[in-house]
Amino acid sequence: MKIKVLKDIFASNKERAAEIRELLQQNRIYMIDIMSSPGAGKTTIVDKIIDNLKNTYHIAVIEGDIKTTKDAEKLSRHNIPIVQIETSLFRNDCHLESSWIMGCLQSFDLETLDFIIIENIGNLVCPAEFDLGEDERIVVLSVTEGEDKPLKYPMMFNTSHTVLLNKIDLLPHLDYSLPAVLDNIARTNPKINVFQMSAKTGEGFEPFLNHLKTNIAKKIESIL
Ligand SMILES: Nc1nc2c(ncn2[C@@H]2O[C@H](COP(=O)(O)OP(=O)(O)O)[C@@H](O)[C@H]2O)c(=O)[nH]1
Ligand SMILES: [Mg+2]
Repeated sequence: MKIKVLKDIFASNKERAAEIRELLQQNRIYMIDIMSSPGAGKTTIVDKIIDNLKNTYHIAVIEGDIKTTKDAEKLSRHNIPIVQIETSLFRNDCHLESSWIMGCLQSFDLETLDFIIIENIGNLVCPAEFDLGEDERIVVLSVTEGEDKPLKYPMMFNTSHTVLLNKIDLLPHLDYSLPAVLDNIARTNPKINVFQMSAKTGEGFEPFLNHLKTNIAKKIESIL
């Protein structure tokens, strides 16, 4: 009897991610996946992105958490389509998978959307392993987490396109070296885009918004 060995546990996730990419391309929707450890500022950043872009683009949000709908509730004031994935209702997973994202996409009216934001579950490990079919993977690193995290969690930084170095308003209160964290980021992934910002004060947010606007516009204008 031939024993079957599952060679790639991520194979079905990758297949579904490829289907998502095709679906997003057909509808010319730009999708970002925002990841970080808990409390780095993901929801605050998502809220600020929506505030700034909702008059220009049709936006929808997918919120990932293990428990509660708190983040979706915070964003509900924007009156845009939001789906909350609560993983405690099925497997308590510490990451999102592409089949669940596909389920969310099927609940949106894709023809009307330009931009989808995924807030992944707070964790610098597992979300790095799952391709969600997104156009851009963004990791938020707050300055309160220390300079060494890119070296300790290299997969998160290797698989991301962009780092948002958040909470720079707190720098005067911390013993923190910006050159050291920038060097650790560059050593882990020399190609990654870096934006320094405070989602609280708005300092440094504009260049990131311009980056998003450029990418959304490119996707909207892209040829099928
Ligand atoms: N000082 C400061 N606090 C921030 C900043 N961004 C987020 N926060 C605070 O950090 C905490 C966690 O933020 P949240 O957006 O919920 O993080 P999430 O768990 O990654 O979604 C909240 O109290 C925010 O107000 C920032 O740039 N500066
Ligand atoms: Mg959050």
